[in-house]
Amino acid sequence: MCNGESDSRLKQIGEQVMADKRITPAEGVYLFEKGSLSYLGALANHIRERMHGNKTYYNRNFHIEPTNVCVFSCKFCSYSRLYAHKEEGWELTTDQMLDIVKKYDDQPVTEVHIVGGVHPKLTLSFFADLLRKIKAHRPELHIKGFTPVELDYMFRKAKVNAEEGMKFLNEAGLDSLPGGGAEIFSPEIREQICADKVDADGWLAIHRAAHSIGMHSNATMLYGHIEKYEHRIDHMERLRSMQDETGGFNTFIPLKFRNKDNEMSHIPESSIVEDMKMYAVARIYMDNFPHLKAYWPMLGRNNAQLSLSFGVNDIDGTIDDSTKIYSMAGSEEQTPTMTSEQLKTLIRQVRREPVERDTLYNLVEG
Ligand code: V47
Ligand code: SF4
Repeated sequence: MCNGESDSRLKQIGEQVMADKRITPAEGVYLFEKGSLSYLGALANHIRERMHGNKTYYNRNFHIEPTNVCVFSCKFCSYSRLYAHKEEGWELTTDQMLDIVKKYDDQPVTEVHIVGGVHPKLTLSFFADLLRKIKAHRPELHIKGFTPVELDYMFRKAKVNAEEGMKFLNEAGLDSLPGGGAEIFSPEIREQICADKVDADGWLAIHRAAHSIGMHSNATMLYGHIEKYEHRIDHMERLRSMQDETGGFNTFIPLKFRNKDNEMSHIPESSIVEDMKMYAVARIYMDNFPHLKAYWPMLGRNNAQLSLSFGVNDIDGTIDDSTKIYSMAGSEEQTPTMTSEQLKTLIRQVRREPVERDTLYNLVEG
């Protein structure tokens, strides 16, 4: 329960939100600390319905994970194998990845999502060649690939800057960037959970370079571990400020920390109430992000349905069971696959309207 003073501050923040006014970082922290689930949910749902009505987007996509060998050692990662133990991991050849693409030849997928570990032998030219070959095989397939963690490493090895590197990959066929690698930007947390990979400024610089040549991208935040509310707000504030400048982000995706088989396994996972509050505050705070996505393989189907009342308007794609990054970390869905009919049913069950989109949120006529 809130005392009188807290109530009045909550009420005043709520009035601002209802009047479509931006909230400050301090107000964001206050919402996390004092807002009840029902209050935050009502505000977030109001914004969601103002922006999208009942529309709930999904897409038809598949994932390629080129390797789980990684030179980095993020403490939350259950998926990677250090380069020193590379015989325990996997590394796909270009032909193996093209075979995955060909598997979908007769299916109406619109996107391939390519993200993996950082393998020192998989260079900028290796990936440019892969992109060209995928486009030669299926030109209309949207390629969303590579986090700034992978890109920063390959650009540095190839001695190109972010602008040059992004232009080169875009010309080779890369269409947009996924949101991964962001984790928590604040150095005091980042240094404890993923000290050795690209920092906040490097992550943002690569997305800025992509936006400057007209590419779009997503942004994630890994929450529910050792960070505090102020770190979540700091993370969202950096993204919101950059979005004011570039307008290139499509979607914000909060990712719940899962604790199976990693160096942070001793940290308990966040509760479902905390997860729904996270979505709600994200919807309220990120007023210039058009979309808020719940990644259903991670949350599970029921919780993904619930999130549609807490600001979420997108539940990602059909996927298939080739994605391992979450199943290895203990996600709800060990073999995440849903047909578009199942996705539509899931959305309709909670009285929302399913809409198939492509990566850039153009409607796909069924
Ligand atoms: O950056 C790794 C996360 C991310 C764990 O843009 C974990 O459409 C929870 O960003 N618990 C990569 N999360 C995946 C990603 C993504 C996924 C789906 C769609 C899009 C998109 C992007 O996975 C990493 C990291 O934050 N992650 N380990 C874990 N134990
Ligand atoms: Fe490597 Fe990514 Fe895992 Fe970090 S999260 S260890 S960068 S695969």
